[in-house]
Amino acid sequence: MSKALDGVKILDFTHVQSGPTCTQLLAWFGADVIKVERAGEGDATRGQLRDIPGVDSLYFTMLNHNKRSITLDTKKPRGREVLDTLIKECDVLVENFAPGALDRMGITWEHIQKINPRMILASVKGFGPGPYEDCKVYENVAQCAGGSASTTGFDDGPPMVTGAQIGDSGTGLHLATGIIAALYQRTMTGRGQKVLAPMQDAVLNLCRVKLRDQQRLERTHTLHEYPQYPDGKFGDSVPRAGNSSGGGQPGSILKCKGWETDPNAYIYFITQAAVWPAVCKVIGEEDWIEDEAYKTPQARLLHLKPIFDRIEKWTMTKTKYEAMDILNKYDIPCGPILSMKEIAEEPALRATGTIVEVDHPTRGKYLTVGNPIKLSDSPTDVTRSPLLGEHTEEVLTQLGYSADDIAQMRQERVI
Ligand code: CAO
Repeated sequence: MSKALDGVKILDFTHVQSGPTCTQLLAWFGADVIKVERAGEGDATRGQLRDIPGVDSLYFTMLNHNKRSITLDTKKPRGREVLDTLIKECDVLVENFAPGALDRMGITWEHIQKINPRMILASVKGFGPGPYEDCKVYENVAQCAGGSASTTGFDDGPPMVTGAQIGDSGTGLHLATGIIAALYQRTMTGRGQKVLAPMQDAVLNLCRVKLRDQQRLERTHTLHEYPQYPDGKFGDSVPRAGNSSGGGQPGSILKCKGWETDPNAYIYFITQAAVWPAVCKVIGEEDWIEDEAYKTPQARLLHLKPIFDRIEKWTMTKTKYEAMDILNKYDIPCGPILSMKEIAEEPALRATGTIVEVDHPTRGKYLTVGNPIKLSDSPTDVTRSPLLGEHTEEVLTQLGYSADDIAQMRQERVI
């Protein structure tokens, strides 16, 4: 079966996490992704967080499936010449170097346009234009600068970063969206363009509900859905809301049977207005259905703490799975807190290809997350990440270089 991005060639000049997330997704949609790595070293993540000496780390393998790898020293004249050939041949150049690095290599936007006006130049940077545009940025910096850390955690604790890599992988997804839009626009204009996804902006986009709440707070000086209401105090910026949903349907994380010994024996429970009578029945508080203090969503906002305390008394009598089974019968929205161990073993995620087992020549079998986006006419087959420079000869030959050229480049340590 054909793939959505068949025929699209990506010059993948990315490293670490944000850029590789983007190009891996494009590869899963069928693009030919050629990852250009520094000769001898490669992407720094090949050697980071290693669990097997001398073998590409899971950090690297899990972000670089379905790609080809070539090594190239782009600071040597011959390497620059090969890079120019790749720019002429490819549709998109994706990069996430520190600000200015590409220009310092001589790969300016003007240069790219001169040799391939159809090329799309897609970049991740930590910040967009402004006071921090020259800064190097990693995941947690983006979470802090994008509004996530100040709004995550508990009111009486410090700002918190989250385990979800919203700064890196989140920005990679934004960049991929921009690239696909630019490819589509190019079918009509015939021209490439620059695509920029700053990490701060991507995190802020994912935190937009908190900017919504900032403006509500400024207008009304309170947020009725937050745990600070009705007894606590609000300052002048959106506070951390713990595990409260903070949205239109109040929710919270509640203990389940076994919580004393199992750190994940919890359930997320949402008291959606439509199923409030069912919630009351399940927990044995039928009187609350008609009680004025609990009858309307507005009234309940004054009593969220005692309401969730009472629901938790019920959830603590059930395992998270038993609670799920009962609550689902009543369409009460809820979700178990699943550990990574439980997720890795979940048969449904294996069946859909979201958790995939991959075989690697030096690592052996390992688990990875497959393509979470399912296209009915463009299925994803996850193939292992390339070894460093595995496809150098293959790609250079396709680009028209002879065996002698390749041998000479190897001797000069260009590849
Ligand atoms: N041949 C020769 N040189 C190469 C090369 C190649 N194939 N590939 C890269 N280089 C060079 C670059 O030209 C650059 O050289 P100069 O500094 O002399 O211009 C150098 O390698 C290092 O690039 P870098 O500054 O991007 O790398 P770093 O490890 O110092 O910084 C990071 C890493 C992530 C902080 C920085 O790249 C960055 O801020 N990127 C943008 C934001 C981003 O994507 N962050 C998320 C990373 S994922 O957690």
